[in-house]
Amino acid sequence: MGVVNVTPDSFSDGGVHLHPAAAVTAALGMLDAGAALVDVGGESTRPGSDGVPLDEELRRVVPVLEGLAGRPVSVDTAKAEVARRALGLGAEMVNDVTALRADPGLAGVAAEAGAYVCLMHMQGEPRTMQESPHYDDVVSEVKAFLEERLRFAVSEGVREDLVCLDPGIGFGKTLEHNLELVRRLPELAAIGRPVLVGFSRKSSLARILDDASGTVGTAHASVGAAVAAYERGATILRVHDVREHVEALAVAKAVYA
Ligand code: HH2
Repeated sequence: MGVVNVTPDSFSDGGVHLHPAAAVTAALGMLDAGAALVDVGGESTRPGSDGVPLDEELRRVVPVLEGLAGRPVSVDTAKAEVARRALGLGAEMVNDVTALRADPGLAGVAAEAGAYVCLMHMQGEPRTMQESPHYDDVVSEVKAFLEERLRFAVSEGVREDLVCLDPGIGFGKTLEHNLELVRRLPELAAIGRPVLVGFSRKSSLARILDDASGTVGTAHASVGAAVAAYERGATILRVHDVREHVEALAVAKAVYA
């Protein structure tokens, strides 16, 4: 899954794809490079960020979705109206970092459209989530959360076989929490749904490389995290540097073949 942030403020690619034509070109390049899906988002969820109003989020993503008609697209939104418009324009997945908690209408929109849904774990909210993340056992707490959100989605009419689950790397988590989640990913895969992991360019990668003030991890560091997640059962990797990941994952996959 290639990341296309149509935002001025995303932590690693903010402003790069703000013009619709640039975003569409970037997305097509990712698909050419081997992405199975591109994730188009109009709201940054980086630590400290505030939300964007509905009309601004629509203004950002609708022209990009129009330009990607007929391509495999997921929409990164927590808003029912953005999802409704995106699905109408051909998007096939709703990627909601709030796991259907923010907008009571979103589950119904996804269910009615028969869309794929990604449910992600987050502790707290983006504005404050990195202030003091705490868990007794991060993996069992994330697992219980994802199981509960999966039950909720199904109770709202979303088909269980269309749901994937995501531990939410960096969303209310320290470096050690993020590493533990990847290390014990098989426990999350045991829920029985595909697992999506988004470690790409996140600041924890810079921490590992002793860059204490770095807010963006490098592409090489991201590839390392993706391969580790793949080896532990991740099915979908959400990444910014598609070609690098496709090549690395092809090699990792060949080892298992
Ligand atoms: N991470 C980000 C955004 N959306 N969705 C899922 N399912 N999983 C993730 O890990 C995830 C996500 C944050 O990364 P990015 O899109 O690069 O930045 P921003 O939120 O600042 O736009």
